[in-house]
Amino acid sequence: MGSAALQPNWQDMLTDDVLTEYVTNGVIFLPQALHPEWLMLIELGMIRVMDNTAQTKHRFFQGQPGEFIETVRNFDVTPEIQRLLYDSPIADMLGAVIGSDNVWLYSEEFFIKEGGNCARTPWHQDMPYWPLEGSQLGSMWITLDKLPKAETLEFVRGSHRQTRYDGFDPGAVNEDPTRPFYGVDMPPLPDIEAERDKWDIVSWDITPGDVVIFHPGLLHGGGPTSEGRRRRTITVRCYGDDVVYAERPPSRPTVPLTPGLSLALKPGDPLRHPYYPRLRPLPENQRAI
Ligand SMILES: O=C(O)CCC(=O)C(=O)O
Repeated sequence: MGSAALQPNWQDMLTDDVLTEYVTNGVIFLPQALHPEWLMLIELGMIRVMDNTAQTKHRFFQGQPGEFIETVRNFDVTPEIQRLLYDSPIADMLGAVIGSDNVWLYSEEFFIKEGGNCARTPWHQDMPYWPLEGSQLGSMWITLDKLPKAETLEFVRGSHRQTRYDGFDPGAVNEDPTRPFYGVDMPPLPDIEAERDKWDIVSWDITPGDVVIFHPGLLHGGGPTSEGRRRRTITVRCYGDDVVYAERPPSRPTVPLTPGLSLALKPGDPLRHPYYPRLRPLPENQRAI
């Protein structure tokens, strides 16, 4: 039997109930939705990115025992990530969940917690860091390692429909994981970790092949890792037709950096720019000939 016969049938997983759950809760868990071949491609891409000294590696909790690595927008220089995003069903799944036949890549981002005892990724929403607004938004969180739910990505159910908080300042996580990123226009993040029982927190045990799709307006935070645990993940962030360019406070750059974007687009323009490649329909130059 060829490996094609083993391809998970993700279409059957996206029932009306599951799609409604995404709208209501802002997050869905899809068990065994990705074939191991795609996980292999992610691992090869991650190895290339880690070896690529030209790609910036951000170190959260730098120099502390809990240090871990984050690196964003590796698509342009990483053939494995390009093949993954053009050829795998990831963009199809995200398109189906957000209800858009056209799917653009906003960015992809690795979070690499190696060696055990890595710190939490602080609670935050992604939207404040992104220069866009709209409703057709979805991110897929994929991990290469088997993880208990306390060490995966955690979410506050339904929070994408509530307050939009400021981001946290990645450079200040050692002192205060809620310190505002922009410091204007948005309320500071609450200290969710200090009062976990006040929030409707959800997460899942993960076996490689499982994926979580979440709305970037949802409050989420990454669990710490226990002794000896590896946790190598990629998040793929996509959007659909109704997403438009929006300004963020000029006090800080957005994530990832997109110099020139604000000169090319005005607020309210459809978010179309070479920074954001279209994944679906598959561009002509990515088709087999
Ligand atoms: O995996 C993590 O710990 C953090 C992931 C995250 O914050 C994201 O994908 O937006």
